[in-house]
Amino acid sequence: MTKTAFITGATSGIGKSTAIHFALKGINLVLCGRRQDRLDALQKELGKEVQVHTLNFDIRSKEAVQVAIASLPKEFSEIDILINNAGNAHGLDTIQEGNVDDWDAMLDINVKGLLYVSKAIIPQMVARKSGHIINIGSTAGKEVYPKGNVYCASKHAVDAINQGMRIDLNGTGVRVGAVNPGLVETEFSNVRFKGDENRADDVYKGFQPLKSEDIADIIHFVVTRPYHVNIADLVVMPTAQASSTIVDKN
Ligand code: NDP
Ligand code: 8X3
Repeated sequence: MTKTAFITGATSGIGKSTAIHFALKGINLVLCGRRQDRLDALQKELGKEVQVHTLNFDIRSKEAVQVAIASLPKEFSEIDILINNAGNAHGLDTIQEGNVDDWDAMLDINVKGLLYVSKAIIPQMVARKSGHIINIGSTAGKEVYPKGNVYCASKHAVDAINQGMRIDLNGTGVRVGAVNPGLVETEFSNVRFKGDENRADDVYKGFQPLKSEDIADIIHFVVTRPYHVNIADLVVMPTAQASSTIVDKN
């Protein structure tokens, strides 16, 4: 039976690559983000392969999340796969120099936004005794690096929420797991450095970072395991990376 995946942060990077990968594998899509032009372009392109519905909302607003998900047409309302992916780092500063608006953004988007979407979708999965939730964490959720303070805190929270979801949903038929990437070259660093492209490019210089397609391929692998198999927590780094601070750059 054709499945439906709901992907947050589908307009760029890991979410967009996952949308493309899923479409090529015949999975219907609900694609979310704030940039309507990008959502329209994806709908046009991927609509040739599968059924695609787009939702434009800011994940920070619980009202907007509820209204958007309640508006889903019947044919998209039964979500089989939820990819909790929307998120970013904002800034890279010591705790004493950090910007509180950046802190708000990271906690509101990466943590509370993920919770709002999950809250709106999990009940129908439980009612149908079926569903698969993939939370996109990070190596930043497994360790803390200099100036990463609040971003790392937000991803440690995703790690805890992933574990909590799996515990609470045990026995309901809903599978829960996290995919935690290391350095992936996307718009992530452009957002972190507020459009400073040179600074963003420098992050990925001198080694081969992961591509968003690598993560999409892994996510697809995770969601296509037999029902008795749940990949609970997966960490993936570029070969050149050993930890957040140890990267073999030439
Ligand atoms: P991108 O910047 O390329 O993509 C981020 C996505 O999140 C965009 O589609 C953006 O859509 C969406 N988003 C951001 N803010 C909001 C918001 N307020 N409301 C709704 N959607 C929002 O980054 P990545 O693809 O790299 O990041 C995706 C996830 O992967 C994040 O959770 C990130 O923390 C995680 N990650 C990234 C790594 C990396 O090295 N790149 C490594 C480990 C984890 P729009 O702007 O249209 O709203
Ligand atoms: C993104 C990876 O190391 O830039 O989560 O925090 S890192």
